[in-house]
Amino acid sequence: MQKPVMVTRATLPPFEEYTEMLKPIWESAWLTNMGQFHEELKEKLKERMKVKGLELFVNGHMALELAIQAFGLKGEVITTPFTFASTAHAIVRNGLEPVFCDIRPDDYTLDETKIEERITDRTCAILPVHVYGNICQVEKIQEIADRHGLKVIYDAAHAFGEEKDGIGVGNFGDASMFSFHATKVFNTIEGGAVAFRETWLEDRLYKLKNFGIMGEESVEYVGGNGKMNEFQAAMGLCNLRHLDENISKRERIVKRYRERLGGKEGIRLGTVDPAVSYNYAYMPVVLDGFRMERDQLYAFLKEHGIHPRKYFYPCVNAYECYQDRYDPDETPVARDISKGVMTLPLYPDLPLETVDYICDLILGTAGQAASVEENTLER
Ligand code: T4K
Repeated sequence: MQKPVMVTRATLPPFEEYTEMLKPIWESAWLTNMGQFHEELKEKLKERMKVKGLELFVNGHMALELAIQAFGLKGEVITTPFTFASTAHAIVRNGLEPVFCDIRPDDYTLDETKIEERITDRTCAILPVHVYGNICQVEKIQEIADRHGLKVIYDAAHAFGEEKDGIGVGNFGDASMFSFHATKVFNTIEGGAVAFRETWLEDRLYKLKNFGIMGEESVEYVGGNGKMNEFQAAMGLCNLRHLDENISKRERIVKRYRERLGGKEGIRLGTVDPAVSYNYAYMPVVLDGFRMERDQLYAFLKEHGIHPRKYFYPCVNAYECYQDRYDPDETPVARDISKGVMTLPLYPDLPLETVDYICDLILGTAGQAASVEENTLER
């Protein structure tokens, strides 16, 4: 029996490298509340991400919730329905109302040509998602925001380390949230960050993630507990050392998938922007007129030990918790893509033989893949 191949597998540093990092934590007994590793990781990430301001958080969702809170917004926020639950939940949990705008058919990010028709006198912000690491139409979105006096907060959960024309992705908009969850290109076990340009945000976010505490006898904001602990930061410092190598390995795998699946009838792979340096976070395929329905192929792959995921199906505006408030048919591009999408297994140590096996299964040439030895499927 082959070991199952999951959609991803957390990237870990060598065991000894991490355990070595634990010694100073034990010696100092300083486990959390902005310790030494927290501060070191923050500085290293600022440099790596080419951003002016950065605050670390316990996870990406908390980072997004507190980033939204930092701006003191009221009213409606225009966002995409083609995303993880976190994006819309962070808006709603701030007492704001998400307004869903459709996405572009080629890279699945917010369709900038449809934003303005969603703007009302209650709109306060736009919250686009760099979904799968596809960078949004940042210049056009900024133009719209400037014209209407709106904030732009990016959900950049998938876009860690990316650049567009040499500009770190965290420089776009008023703030950008990054996720460092175990399943991400760069992980701190759980974790996240908010990048920003305006210096006042540094103080605001720092306080918001620590209950709004100003000093021992003063609490200024109704904050939360969003602090990244030292064990997370230590994992981040270790993983950062191996990041470039891991991104190169991911690139190799994505290239193989694209070579094998590109141009095949009924399979859309999405566009590649030559101005972007990608992190190769996800490998989405959209089935459109393929010989099998998405759910059929999904089940077929699972029968063969391959476990892709339907990121992102259903669309957020079809969730039970938002039922009767939204109509998924109002965002038909997102609705149709979510019905055809599947993200294929991708992680640095995924063997190319396994990628070939997955492609053979998809293309119906799996008989020719029978020679793949059982133990090469998952290493
Ligand atoms: N915005 C967007 C656009 C996002 O995609 C996300 C998170 C967020 C915001 C919020 O950021 P965080 O608060 O999470 O930092 C996973 C991740 O948990 C989630 O971070 C991610 N997006 C989402 C797209 O995927 P699940 O529920 O699908 O994960 P799960 O547990 O099914 O894991 C998937 C596979 O990953 C497993 O089959 C095996 C592998 N895995 C998983 C874990 C937890 C590991 O190898 N090690 C692990 O520890 O949500």
